[in-house]
Amino acid sequence: MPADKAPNALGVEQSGRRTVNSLCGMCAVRCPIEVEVENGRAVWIQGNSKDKAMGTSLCAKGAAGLAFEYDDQRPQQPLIRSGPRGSGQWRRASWDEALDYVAKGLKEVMDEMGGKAVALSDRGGPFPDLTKSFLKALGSPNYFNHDCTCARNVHHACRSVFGWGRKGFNYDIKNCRHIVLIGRNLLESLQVKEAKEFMDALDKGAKCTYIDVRATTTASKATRFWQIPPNTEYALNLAFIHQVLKEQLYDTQFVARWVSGLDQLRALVETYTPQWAEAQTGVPAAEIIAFVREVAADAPKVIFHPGWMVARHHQSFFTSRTSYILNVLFGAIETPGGLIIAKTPADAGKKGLKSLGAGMPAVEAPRVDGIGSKYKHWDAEPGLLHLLYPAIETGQPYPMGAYIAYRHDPLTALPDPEAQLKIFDKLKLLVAIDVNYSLTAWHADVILPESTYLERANILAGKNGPKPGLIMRDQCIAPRSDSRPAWWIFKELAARLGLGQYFPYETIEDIWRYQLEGTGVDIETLRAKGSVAFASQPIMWDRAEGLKFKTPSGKIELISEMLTKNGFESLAPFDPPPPLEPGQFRLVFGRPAVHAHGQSQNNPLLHELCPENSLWLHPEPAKALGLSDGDQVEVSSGGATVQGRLTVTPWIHPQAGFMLHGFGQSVPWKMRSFNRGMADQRLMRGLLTSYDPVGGGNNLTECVISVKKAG
Ligand SMILES: Nc1nc2c(c(=O)[nH]1)N[C@H]1C(S)=C(S)[C@@H](COP(=O)(O)OP(=O)(O)OC[C@H]3O[C@@H](n4cnc5c(=O)[nH]c(N)nc54)[C@H](O)[C@@H]3O)O[C@H]1N2
Ligand SMILES: Nc1nc2c(c(=O)[nH]1)N[C@H]1C(S)=C(S)[C@@H](COP(=O)(O)OP(=O)(O)OC[C@H]3O[C@@H](n4cnc5c(=O)[nH]c(N)nc54)[C@H](O)[C@@H]3O)O[C@H]1N2
Ligand code: SF4
Ligand SMILES: [Mo]
Repeated sequence: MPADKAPNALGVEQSGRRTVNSLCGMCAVRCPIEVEVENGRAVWIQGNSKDKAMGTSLCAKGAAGLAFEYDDQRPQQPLIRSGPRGSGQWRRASWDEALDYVAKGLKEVMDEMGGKAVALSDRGGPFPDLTKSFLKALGSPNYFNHDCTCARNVHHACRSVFGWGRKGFNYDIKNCRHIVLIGRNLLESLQVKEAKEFMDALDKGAKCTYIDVRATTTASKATRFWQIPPNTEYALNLAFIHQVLKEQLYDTQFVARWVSGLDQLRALVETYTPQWAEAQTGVPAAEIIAFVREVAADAPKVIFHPGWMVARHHQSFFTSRTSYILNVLFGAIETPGGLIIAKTPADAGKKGLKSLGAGMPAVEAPRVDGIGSKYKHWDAEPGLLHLLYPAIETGQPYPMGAYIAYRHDPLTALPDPEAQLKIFDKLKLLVAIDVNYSLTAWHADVILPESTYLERANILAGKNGPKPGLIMRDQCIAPRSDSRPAWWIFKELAARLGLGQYFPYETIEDIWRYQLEGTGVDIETLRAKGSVAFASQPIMWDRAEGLKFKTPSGKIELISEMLTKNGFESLAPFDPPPPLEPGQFRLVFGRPAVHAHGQSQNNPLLHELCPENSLWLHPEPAKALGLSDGDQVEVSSGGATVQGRLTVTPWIHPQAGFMLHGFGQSVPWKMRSFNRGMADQRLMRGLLTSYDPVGGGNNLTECVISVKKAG
């Protein structure tokens, strides 16, 4: 069918008022929502009231969904570049033209280098079956997600202890009595349900110990706040474990039944006393001891949050790993108020969704990042995107020719955009599929505008948890501009590459029906609530005999067989961060409650709430540098310089300089956010290829900055 004639309108009546159950798309959390639609226009969004934990709540970003939808500073139709990459010269194209252009580029690359020379990265989440299946049809193993700059260290830490990744647990915050957060800013870097449960737990008397290099909103709600030097939190975890073992405060029964490696753990932490940790972190030894005893009194209803992003340095894998170990020692596994193992449809006796790629031939080629072949200690599924760059640059282990960034902005999300751009020069084809003019889109050959989350439906997704189930993003309104849903874009590209047989669908319902085969669930049931649960009660396994861990030994491995086999330590000695020169700071970043990464700064409402970032410094070093609150400053690192405003506050450790991520945007068509504030990723020179050798994540917090008054 000619692309421009494709049915993209809604198959339902456009007049009158109706409510659609769907999923928010203003960040990657995807809270369940209800959208009120009146005469074809979305007029109100709220949390899905049928979901008890969610209620009608939304965060500020979710509530700014209408402002996003009805803003025109976003791509309105496909664009093909008409000047050099990044020059900002574009010509408008029809969908037929743009898809033909992309398919021709892909075909040339595939003819010359094979299907494996096509890479795609997306923002992960519950829908990657579409993108993975698209690559599978092409014969490429090179699917990546964003996670090398997000939670990969946590994920790999979890695998090394339990055999499954970080999503294999849910945190039962609402029943928890003591929540320990290390750099997990739960009330600003938020998920609505989790933040609400956290506040409810505090209301019911739960304690929270919050550990960060700066005070956040979460710190303001905590019972205890420790402001520690950057990249030292692993030292605290080692001392906690030391004290737990020394005072025999652990759950001896649980540990004896399920855990291996306790003796080695004991030997490693022997010298890591609270006094030693005080010297590393400034937290008084007596407070550490009191804290450990307090937590023990509340065990097993305690959670040591292993972090989401966590501080990102070459030992942060071990921070997360030791947080998981502390949960294990306190017996907080598969118990109310602790970490609950996420159950799958199979655990509920049901069949999960059928993969779109089920009927496609398996991909033979090894991954270009070496994961699964050269690197066996990492999860091969999404790979590590930072390892794609050296492959593009060197052509080793094989050449790469095309890269599709779908719902992902690597030039903002990975360090050192200048280095990335030089490497992108080697690509024959760079495509961005986005709803915004991301920085990557701006430098791409083609921008394909996806319909927004309100204008499209997605493939269905599974959601594992105490009650495993399915979730649906349904289309609420017809697209306002010449955009298309992703399922249609990938299907049309496949068809142009002669692979149409793998995507034999005309509508999203065709896809849904295929996915739902054998699940016992139908589309209408899903539509009625926006989700379906496969169990009426939380499924809990018997902690005495019924636990099943996926490690090689079937036990919780304090010393990981998999890591040992691959030549890595399971518990490394603490390696203190290298000393700083006077006037230097470790760059620390994070997010505000009102923005999502680099994608929302141009939103009319959110821009008004938070138009730019500033650099936070502690009063002592600021004074030594002759700097005052409100000054314009130059922040430099490795030859890169950004300019912005200074905030002087005691609520940051003197060794750290903090800024919100996502600002300092350089795409001129985003007129509100253009040139406002500072881009932290630009300062991360040289960090594109610096990563934790065990966890695999980029060492984003190993950037050292210097600061002076702007000239
Ligand atoms: N320096 C620094 N780097 C970081 C971070 C940091 O704090 N500092 N944070 C890290 C973290 S935790 C993460 S998760 C990553 C996030 O990095 P990314 O995943 O790149 O960021 P997002 O803003 O989530 O979205 C990526 C792109 O998806 C687009 N998008 C949004 N909705 C849609 C949609 O419905 N369809 C399509 N096609 N596109 C859409 C957005 O416009 C944006 O361009 O960044 C990481 N990198
Ligand atoms: N509003 C909003 N919410 C979001 C997102 C968003 O973009 N916007 N993104 C979502 C995503 S993808 C993610 S990954 C999560 C991230 O969730 P978090 O990991 O909680 O978020 P961050 O804001 O990156 O970092 C939290 C804190 O870590 C601190 N920190 C940095 N270095 C150190 C250190 O060395 N030691 C200690 N102890 N603390 C340190 C920072 O000061 C910051 O306050 O948020 C999610 N929720
Ligand atoms: S946290 Fe906010 S922006 Fe993110 S999905 Fe939920 S409501 Fe939407
Ligand atoms: Mo993230």
